[in-house]
Amino acid sequence: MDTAPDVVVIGAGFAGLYAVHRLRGLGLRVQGLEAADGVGGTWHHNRYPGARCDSESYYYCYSFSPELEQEWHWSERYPGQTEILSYLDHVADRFDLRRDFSFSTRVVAAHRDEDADRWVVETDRGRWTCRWLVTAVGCLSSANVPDIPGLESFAGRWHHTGQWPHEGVDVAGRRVGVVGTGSTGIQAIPVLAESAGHLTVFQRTANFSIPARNAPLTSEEAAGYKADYTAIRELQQGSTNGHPFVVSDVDVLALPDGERRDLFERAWDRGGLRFRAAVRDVLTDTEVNDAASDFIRTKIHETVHDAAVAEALSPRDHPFATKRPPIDTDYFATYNRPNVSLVDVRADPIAEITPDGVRLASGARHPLDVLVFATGFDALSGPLLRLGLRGSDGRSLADAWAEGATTYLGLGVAGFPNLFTITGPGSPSVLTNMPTSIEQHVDWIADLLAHLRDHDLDAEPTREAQARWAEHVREAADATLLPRASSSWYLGANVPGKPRVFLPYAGGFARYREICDAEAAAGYPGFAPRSRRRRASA
Ligand code: N01
Repeated sequence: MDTAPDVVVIGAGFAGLYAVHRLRGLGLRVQGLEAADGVGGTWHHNRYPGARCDSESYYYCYSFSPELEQEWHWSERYPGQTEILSYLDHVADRFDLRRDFSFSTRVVAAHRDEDADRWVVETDRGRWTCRWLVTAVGCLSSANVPDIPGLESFAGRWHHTGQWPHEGVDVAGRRVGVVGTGSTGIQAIPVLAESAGHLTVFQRTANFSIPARNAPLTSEEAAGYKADYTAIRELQQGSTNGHPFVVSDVDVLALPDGERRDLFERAWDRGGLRFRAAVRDVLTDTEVNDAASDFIRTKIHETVHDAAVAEALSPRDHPFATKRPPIDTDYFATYNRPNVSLVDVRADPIAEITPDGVRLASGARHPLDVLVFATGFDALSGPLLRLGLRGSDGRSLADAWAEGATTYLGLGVAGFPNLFTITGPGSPSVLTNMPTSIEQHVDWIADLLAHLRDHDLDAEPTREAQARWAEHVREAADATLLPRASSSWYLGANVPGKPRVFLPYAGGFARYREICDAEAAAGYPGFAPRSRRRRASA
């Protein structure tokens, strides 16, 4: 097969669907490629028990269509995996997006043909060429399964949460082990505990978690959000992280002890990511963060009956929210169940997987029927690296990123002309509400492609612009407490051998948007648009 779209978009999640819609609207011929057999991206693959979004449903959705906003009905404060997938299926149908996608089509490599001034995209179902290549492969789509000796010998079933079987996994009455206590493990553990015969949680790092306070959305609440969408979207656009919350202006350190405790209690009752919005400066002021961290540790001790287990669950090695803060439903209380035990694998690491379970370094054995890896992802750079991209002069992306992933604005990479990356490393992406960032990135890329088409130009980031942006991304992270979580996936520290570079842009969504707008208004100098014809004759 050799067809010639103007643009190939890789991925059919939130980003790929909107990119196809938006770019098609410019009159471009667009071809979407998706490895899975349907739309959904993250929400197609993450079907583990308890999978649910941490952003609230009324704003974890597209804003580009007011009609869509009004006609879709969310049933709960936080949407579950099946509901988000239904939403994305609805979007695909409503905007007739499937006709431009080839599903069950995995990109295995892509390279620049400089003579033809095109990208050549190789898949397991044929080859496409295109003038522009747009990646919409997500930030958390490359599963990180730890390399533990003996895994292949395990006689039970094991699964990574991000590759959960569509037919589900029967854990009823079984001995289940979960490795990992990040956002995913913290969502899955309470649900698995309800049906497992025994659940053993292998914890390496204790985590701060805030109660989600999920509940059905009442018809009054839903109608209120629908009536308020203009104001909600404005709040998101002016925010640090794409959530429509007004951040408190109260200085918690100035409050007497009782009032401070009341403020934290009210924030705890509000639940979810609103907790952070109630505590000003929590990511920039160590004393404020200490106060919030102490409060959460107190809550863990109040909830968990066994004091030793409560202490083992209390984070002491990183400030609150410097690792992505999970939100939960009954996570800490789950450790009061008689069928749940906690194993500290920092103190006694997993030595090997045996046919019948897990053996720790001390020799202790935990027999298991099912082993669940909630061990996260090779974040941000991983999904791009596995596309096998080669830019000008045949240089691979892996080679270009040998010292760490750098981009310009998270949207393009020097040496890779006419490649555009939605939520790439260096974008605010995972530090924000993803649909908000995705729409901004796609709109910005669409404007750039229209400019390139109208003026017959090519574009790629200059090395100077990319180096400046890398420095700014580092400074933005250093202005916060985020780098203090030295084992965080934000830094790439969760994947052995991955260079340590702070990957997302921590300077805030609104600031990022202004920087992007200024770049566009100035004629995209950081992308150095150049004439296609002059280039061909040169
Ligand atoms: O992954 P993680 P996640 N032995 O990397 C542990 C998003 N998300 O899938 O901290 C033992 O955060 C690891 O331990 P440590 C969200 O952005 C969103 O939970 O490295 N343990 C950690 O406890 C989130 O942040 C939603 O010491 C090992 C855990 O595994 C991101 O996805 C819902 C280990 C991994 O935690 C990733 O979350 C869920 C080993 N060899 C997730 N290797 C929404 O609501 C790793 N660990 C949208």
